[in-house]
Amino acid sequence: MHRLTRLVALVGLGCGLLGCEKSAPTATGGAAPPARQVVVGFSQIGAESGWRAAETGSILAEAKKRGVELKFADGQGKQANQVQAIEQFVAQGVDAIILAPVVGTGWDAPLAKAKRAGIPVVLVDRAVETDPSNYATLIQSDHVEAGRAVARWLIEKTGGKAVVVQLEGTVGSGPAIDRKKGFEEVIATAPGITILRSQSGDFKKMTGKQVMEGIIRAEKGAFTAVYAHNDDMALGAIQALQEAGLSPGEKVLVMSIDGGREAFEAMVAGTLNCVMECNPLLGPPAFDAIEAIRAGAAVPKSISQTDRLFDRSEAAAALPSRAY
Ligand code: GYE
Repeated sequence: MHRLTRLVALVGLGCGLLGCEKSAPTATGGAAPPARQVVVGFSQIGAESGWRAAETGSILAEAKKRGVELKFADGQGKQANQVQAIEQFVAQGVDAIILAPVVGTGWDAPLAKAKRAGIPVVLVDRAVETDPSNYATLIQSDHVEAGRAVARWLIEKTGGKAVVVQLEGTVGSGPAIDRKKGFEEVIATAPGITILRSQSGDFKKMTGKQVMEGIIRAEKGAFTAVYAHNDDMALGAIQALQEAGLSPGEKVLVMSIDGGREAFEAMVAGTLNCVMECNPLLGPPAFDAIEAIRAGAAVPKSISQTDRLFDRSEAAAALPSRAY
């Protein structure tokens, strides 16, 4: 093998499937120019929850594994920062953008800008209201179905009698809207269940705890169940309930969505009653999609993750094999 040819072959191996542009042989039959590394911009919401940290870790690890250069932008929970990051990625001419959008509206202009520049956008974990041609695909769990599953569990567990406090996620975010919608749709079929209070805890542990403290003060012990839109708020609420002597898991049923290790530990400890999982390990499917788009293959507009609900009776057996 020619020394140069061998070098190109080695670079090709090192880059993996997605990591480098495929180098076409030159017209003269000589060696191709060195391949260029694929660059992907990732606009993340921030670090509001354990789930979010797991997703960030998965995307960073997968980029590394595939030899992709990842430009990471932390939006610190603000849409304006995310819009700015997308504009920067477009200006830099990245090959693709991964966007976890904090809220569901207000993305038309930056997404259209990426589209005009021919840069595919892969949405992860939250939907946006926009012309579907503005993005390539959306990879997420079925958040409406998650809300329904928790409601079905509650009806079955209580024989259809409960007074519920709902801790909602970030106002205007897709999962908060969907998890509320699915839950309330099924609860509406159970006349013996009422939703006493429904308030946002912004998907954060501390905020969830503070909101729960306020509700305990206002309502005393006038509720029998807490439905939190994510683990972090459930864990915060559990602390507030414990401090108020309201024995979470026993006197007050606690239900959440995400299914991180901490939630499984709380189920084993008896303070959390059930959890609907939501897989945050979106690095592999996100880069699979980018790879397919770059290869010119058809990619579905929506890629759904399959999740299941765990009752606390299953928690101890499931805990060792939880991947996040
Ligand atoms: O459930 C929550 C996080 O968008 C699905 O965001 C995600 C949600 C997740 O902060 O913990």
